Amino acid sequence: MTIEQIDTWRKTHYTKDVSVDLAGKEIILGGWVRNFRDLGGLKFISLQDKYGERQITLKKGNVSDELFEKAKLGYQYCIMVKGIVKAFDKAPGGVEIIPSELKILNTTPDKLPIDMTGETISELDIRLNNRSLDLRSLRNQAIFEIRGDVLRSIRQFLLDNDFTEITTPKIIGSATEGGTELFPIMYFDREAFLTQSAQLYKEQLSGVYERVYEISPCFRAEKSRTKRHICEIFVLDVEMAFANMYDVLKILEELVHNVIENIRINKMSALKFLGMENKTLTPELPFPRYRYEEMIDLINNKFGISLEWGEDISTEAYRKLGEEIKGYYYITHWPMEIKPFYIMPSKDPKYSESFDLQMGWLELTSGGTRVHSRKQLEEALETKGLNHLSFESHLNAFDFGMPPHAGFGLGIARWITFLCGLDDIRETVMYPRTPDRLTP
Ligand code: AMO
Repeated sequence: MTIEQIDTWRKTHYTKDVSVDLAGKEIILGGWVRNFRDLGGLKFISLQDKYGERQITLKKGNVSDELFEKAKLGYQYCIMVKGIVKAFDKAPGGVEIIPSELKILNTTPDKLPIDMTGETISELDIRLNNRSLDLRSLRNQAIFEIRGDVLRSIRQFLLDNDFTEITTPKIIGSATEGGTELFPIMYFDREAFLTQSAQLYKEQLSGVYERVYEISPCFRAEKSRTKRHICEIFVLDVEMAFANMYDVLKILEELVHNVIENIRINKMSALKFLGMENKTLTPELPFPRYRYEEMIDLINNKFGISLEWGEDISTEAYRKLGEEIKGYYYITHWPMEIKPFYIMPSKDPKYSESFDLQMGWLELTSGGTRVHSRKQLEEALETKGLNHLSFESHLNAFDFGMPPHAGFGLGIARWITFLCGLDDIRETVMYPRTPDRLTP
């Protein structure tokens, strides 16, 4: 088969713009063959582009014999079509296109590695191995349209609330969270790390721009092979000066409410495609708040699981909590001993001014009030067994009038997994990184 050149052909429209308003007009579309049917004297091609699909109809006698013959296409062939728009209410968008010319710009093997017609969903690992092809599916279009709109409306909400977008380094000299789950890299002749979190920089910048946010990748070297863990995460980091945890709880729930309201307005057809139109509902405000110890009591007394005060909540216990408490809720006042050094202790220093935002059984966010006194931070580092000298460049910022501040980090992929009703977090990342996957 000869591969044709694009020459002077340019798309006049995307599929989404082709409606009955254009009936009788000549247009040029470009995209991929999602599906085709050959009924002898009648051929249908479903042409798909980044926004959706439209039907190309070829009836023997109505199009030239040469064109009818040429329209022997394979799945995902890259094509351009010139033709006239005709109303046809049974086809996508209520129109069909009667072609006058067709260009075949590229072909595919006879058998594709995954199903692209939408009739079945191929196994996730095989789809991820062929991700650039897989991402073209209508299902993935729906997922990533929702993801795009979530990011857009997070930004809009925060800008409307006086937050400044910041960008912080992803190559760092020492651990942010004080943990061990870091990826080391060579930085010329020194060891450096990929950042786990924008934590320290967003805190420093809250002492400059007061209300800041960043949406950026962070790297977690955890060998967790679960459906909710990935190694390269994308986090919404927010930090607010002249504020404490309670201000953050309020802004976060408003943000969640606002973002879901927006996707219901802007992306209802994508939600419908994923069967989520009656599930991803705008939540009521305020979100219920439970203290950590209330959760421990509930877990111990109701679920017959034995958790000691001071322990982190296990996955098994979270699963049970998710059956008991539907929707979004906060767990606040976690034991200080399981929280990082930068978290402010409560009046009773056994507890901390910290919280998690849960969606059923899934943790979406953690955050809290931060320590803003240098002396207290140095002591907290020592308590956690960390050397304050290796945090000197961070502590330095606390010498110059650091305001009281508080914030949170929200895992974007976890939230999208839930909003789209997916089973595996890897579905929400274009090219996921896990302990077993470094390509594509
Ligand atoms: P934390 O470590 O809880 O907090 O991370 C914030 C949120 O990021 C998501 N997340 C992950 N998602 C997928 N895979 C992972 N391996 C993974 N690890 C974390 C979760 C989590 O709630 N600096 C603090 C935030 C703060 O206090 O502002 C932090 O990083 O949804």
